Amino acid sequence: MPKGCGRCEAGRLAPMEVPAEWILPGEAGGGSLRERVLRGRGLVGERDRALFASPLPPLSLLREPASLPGADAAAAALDGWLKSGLRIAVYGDYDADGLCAAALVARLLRLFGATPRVFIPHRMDDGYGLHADALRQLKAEGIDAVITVDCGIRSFAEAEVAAEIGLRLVITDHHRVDRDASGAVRLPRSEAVAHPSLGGCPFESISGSVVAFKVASRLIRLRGGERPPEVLRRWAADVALPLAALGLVPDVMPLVDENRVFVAHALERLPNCALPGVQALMREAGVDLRRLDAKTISHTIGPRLNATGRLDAATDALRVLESDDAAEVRAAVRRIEKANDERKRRMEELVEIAEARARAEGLLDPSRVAVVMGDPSWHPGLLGLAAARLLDRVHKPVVLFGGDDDLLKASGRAPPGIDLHECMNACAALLAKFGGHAAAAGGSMQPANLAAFAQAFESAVRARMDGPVRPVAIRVDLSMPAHEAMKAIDELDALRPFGKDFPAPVIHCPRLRVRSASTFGATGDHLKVQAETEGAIGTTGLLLWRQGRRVAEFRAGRRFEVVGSPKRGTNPRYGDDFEVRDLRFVD
Ligand SMILES: [Mn+2]
Repeated sequence: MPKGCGRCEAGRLAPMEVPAEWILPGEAGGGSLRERVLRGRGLVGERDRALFASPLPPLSLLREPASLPGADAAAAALDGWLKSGLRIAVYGDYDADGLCAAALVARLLRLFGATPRVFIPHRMDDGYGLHADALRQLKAEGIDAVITVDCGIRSFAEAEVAAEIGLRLVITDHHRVDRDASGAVRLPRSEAVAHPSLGGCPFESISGSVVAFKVASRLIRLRGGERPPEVLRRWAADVALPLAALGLVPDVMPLVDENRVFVAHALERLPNCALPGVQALMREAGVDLRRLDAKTISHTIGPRLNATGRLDAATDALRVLESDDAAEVRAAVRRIEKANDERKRRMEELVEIAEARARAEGLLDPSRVAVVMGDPSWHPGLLGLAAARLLDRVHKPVVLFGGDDDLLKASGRAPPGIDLHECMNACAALLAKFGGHAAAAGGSMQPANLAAFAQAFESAVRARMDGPVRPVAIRVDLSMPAHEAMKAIDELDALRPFGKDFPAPVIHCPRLRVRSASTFGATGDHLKVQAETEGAIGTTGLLLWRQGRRVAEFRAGRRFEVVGSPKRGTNPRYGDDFEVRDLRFVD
């Protein structure tokens, strides 16, 4: 498939209807299971050893905030604005990352006595990023200066408008920078730009919220001196750090390097953090505060923060992150919970419709390398989620168009190894606007261009592949009998938090034999298999999510092998199970 190593889908549950290639571990070597996992993943340097030695690596492993290019310049500009009493607006984004970054900067400015205006564009009415109209509106409201978070790095024309109307501008962002023909970075006109890709940043895969955290840290240092007073230090730990983590996980940043430190410490602090809205949101969603992990952020908090901005204005999610008023955040949380239910229902509907259409149009055929579809009735706020879900099922880049405005809105997702941003760039002539990252991107287009775009995008993807479509690869960390894998749960669990680019260890269990199999779940969707390992006593419970319809294949005595991960059961009465990602019968 694509160039590079990126064929690994280790973080994802590979549906078993797509044949997967297993990349088994090489020479086992010595050391503990944990050491073998880390060695197999190439995490062997001194820094990585320290980062992965415990589920709570020390805060000293955060990268120095000043090493973010432009962090000091942005902090200095903000300091100047505060000193001259300028009226400041924080210009963010409607997704979890942009909202967390906006709340972080707004809370910090308030700490320094300012009363910032937070502007979050409306997904449908405005769309992502800086808009000249919004800047003019802010100016008319009496705003003197704007700091962007999670947007603006390619807003050349809008930055010129800001200059023309006398609006001062600082840009902080992490989206792909624009480069000229010689490869040099082009920056919009502004007082300062903080961005990880401007050269010299020791770790570039950071979110908009982490960029904001670093600018905030530098501003605290600038205004607080070498030893910031206790209140600022506590603020950084109890407010800024959780906000940074709540942005980076839903933005699907890799859980390695300093991102691991942010997330681990946020998980430690969330139950008692100084964000009443987040506390209320977790309570309303029924989160068990004793069992917080990165999934709590990616599957529970993140989707709820994103929910309101998908269907309407993101006001409630911003309130949850920004307000300290208990009654206000409670009301906002209740509305968010409703919006999230609605979002879930409509998204599932859209995924079913889109998948059926992709199948009918032959896009799931192995000869096709991409899925591009559009329909004005598809809600623009749900396209990204639906594309992500489809990608999970079809394992090729997916770009969906929707919305009944003059321009169709687009959102796409691509598997590791295919650079979606590059592929869209290759079709830029057909798009009105686009931007994003290697794995996720969005844009807009004239409806009449849809067919031409589908064709151009298919060629762009094909040009970036080094051969025919190959199966999904699952990188296996360890090979051992199932009952031994079950005994290793605690040791392997100590490597958490798990997430993007650092998944839970994947184990290959050979020589299994079916003892019994049964379905479970309201409609028998899921499958549980009791299996014994040849030559060992006792059985291991295997869970196969969404595989209930295959129950008849698991006749007693059939021999098979699996790859997957042992999981601590949520209910101690039922014990632990091995979660199967892929399976092969060997008879
Ligand atoms: Mn972002």
